[in-house]
Amino acid sequence: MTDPSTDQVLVIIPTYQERENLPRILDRLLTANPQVHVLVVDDGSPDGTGQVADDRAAADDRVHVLHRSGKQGLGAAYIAGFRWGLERGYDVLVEMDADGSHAPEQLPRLLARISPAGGADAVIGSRYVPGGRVVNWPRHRELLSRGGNVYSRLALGVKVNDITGGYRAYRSAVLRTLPLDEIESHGYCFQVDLSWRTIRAGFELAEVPITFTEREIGDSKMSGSIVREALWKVTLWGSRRRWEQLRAALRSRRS
Ligand SMILES: Nc1nc2c(ncn2[C@@H]2O[C@H](COP(=O)(O)OP(=O)(O)OP(=O)(O)O)[C@@H](O)[C@H]2O)c(=O)[nH]1
Ligand SMILES: [Mg+2]
Repeated sequence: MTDPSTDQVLVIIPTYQERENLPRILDRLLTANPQVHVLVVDDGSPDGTGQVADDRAAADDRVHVLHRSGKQGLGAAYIAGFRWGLERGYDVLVEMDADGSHAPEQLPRLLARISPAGGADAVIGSRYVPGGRVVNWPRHRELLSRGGNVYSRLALGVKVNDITGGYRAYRSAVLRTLPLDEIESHGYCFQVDLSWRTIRAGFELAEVPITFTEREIGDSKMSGSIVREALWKVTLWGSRRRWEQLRAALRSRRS
């Protein structure tokens, strides 16, 4: 693999109603990381975010845009973005929010961890490892996030501290291996789903500390249904895992 800190990195930014945030995040990203390419995946935002993205793409060869017909969820937007990047041969695919929560200036940390020298197959920019921080998040949001992470860790038996975190980088080999067609999760659950599949497929999923900052402009798309989806699916996957463990234990007793 070529060195992802200098070559063939695609940063995927899903957008819905981010007209004001998009130019800022693109400026920050391409100033701090001039070598990367960007794919904005816009779900037909009524506020004209897609047009803002098109204007940038016309002026800068590094910026690309994928337009989708309507709001189909964060997970579906990323899957479409991964496919686009894999078809074009990028080595590393990065997930980054448009709202400024994921600092583009910290991207080199993630890339260093999955460089050939860094060793991991995928990396999460983590709020909950030593050195990680959350800035300006309301207390109830942090509690929900921390609680969701503890629950997921226990249910799935994985040692990931920020399994719901959405600032990530994947080696293309990971995404080529995973059955992207089968992934239907939205919101936070999409991040847990992808982590769980990455680990179960035998890849190393690492974490590096990041500073996560609450969005200053625009509205969050978080909703009760996103939380409920994560809760029931993690519970289902955790129960299946325990059932598989039980069956394996019974089989080895019999033999
Ligand atoms: N294309 C697309 N992008 C989306 C969709 N839902 C959210 N996004 C984008 O995904 C990113 C994360 O969404 P946020 O609303 O910030 O949600 P969040 O970060 O999970 O929640 P907060 O912590 O409250 O900000 C942002 O760039 C959104 O514009 C969607 O249905 N389609
Ligand atoms: Mg956000």
